[in-house]
Amino acid sequence: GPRRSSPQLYCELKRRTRIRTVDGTEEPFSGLGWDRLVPSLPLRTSQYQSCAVVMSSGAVLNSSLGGEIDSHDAVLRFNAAPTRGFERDVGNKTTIRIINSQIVARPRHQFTSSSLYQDVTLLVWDPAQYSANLTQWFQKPDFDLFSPYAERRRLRPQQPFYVLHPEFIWGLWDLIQDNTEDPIQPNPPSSGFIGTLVMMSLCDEVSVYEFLPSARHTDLCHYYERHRDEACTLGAYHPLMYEKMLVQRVNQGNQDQLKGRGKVTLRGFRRVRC
Ligand code: NCC
Repeated sequence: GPRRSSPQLYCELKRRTRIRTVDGTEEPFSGLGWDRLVPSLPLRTSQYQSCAVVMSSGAVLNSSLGGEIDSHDAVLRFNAAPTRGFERDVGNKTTIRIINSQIVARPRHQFTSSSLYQDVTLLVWDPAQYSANLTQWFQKPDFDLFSPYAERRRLRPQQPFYVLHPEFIWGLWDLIQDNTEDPIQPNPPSSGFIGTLVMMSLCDEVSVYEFLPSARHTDLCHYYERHRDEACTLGAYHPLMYEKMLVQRVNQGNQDQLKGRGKVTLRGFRRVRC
């Protein structure tokens, strides 16, 4: 697509990002009573002033950003990324956690018992095929998220827990493709990109940490594991490079903040006037 300037790109992102969760009104979910299973209150947009999005990147180690991260009104983290033992670098406040379907489906993540997934708002997603309808997705998800979701809703009805709608996920993919010269692979965007756009919808200002790599960049995949693979930062399955180039184009912060802190500053959609 054509290369848009930053203000135009902000308008495009704002116009095309409509958070959508499975609300139980569509088949097959309506037939399964999901309209009563999902939280009665939808996820509310524009509810925070300042927000932090903390990527799980190894480069956040030795950043000493914990205090700065926790000073935001809301903090978003991903998948199994812990805070315990890493407070100095990543803080300890978690408001929302975005998890992929592996977290709820794979026993090793201990979704039911782990404290990582309690006392926070949870958003889960699963990569349906681009053209699949909800019934096809329900029959063949990447990882079965549907039964653990239903079980958790019954067990903890007070916890705000939503399933992101595949149309929202693929709408973000379309957004990346339409603003990228190359044809990108038809795989869904990473949790990090999904979370960044979710927070632009929920917050007036968003600080994103270690998505665009700082001077600490490393092949260490996650700050909480020893595993090394530079594909974690550069992308393999997810169109991560293109996600990062798009975020770079809307960064309002300066190079010092990026190199020193791995920090990108984004305007929330409420503050974007088109
Ligand atoms: O690794 P993951 O993501 O949990 O990281 C969350 C987000 O942080 C950004 N990131 C991470 C590491 C790094 N070195 N640089 C980064 O920029 C990315 O934006 C990433 O999305 C996912 O997107 O859900 C992902 O999940 C893992 C894995 O499933 C979970 O951690 C649970 O164990 C995927 N890895 C595998 O499936 C092996 C990963 O591809 C994407």
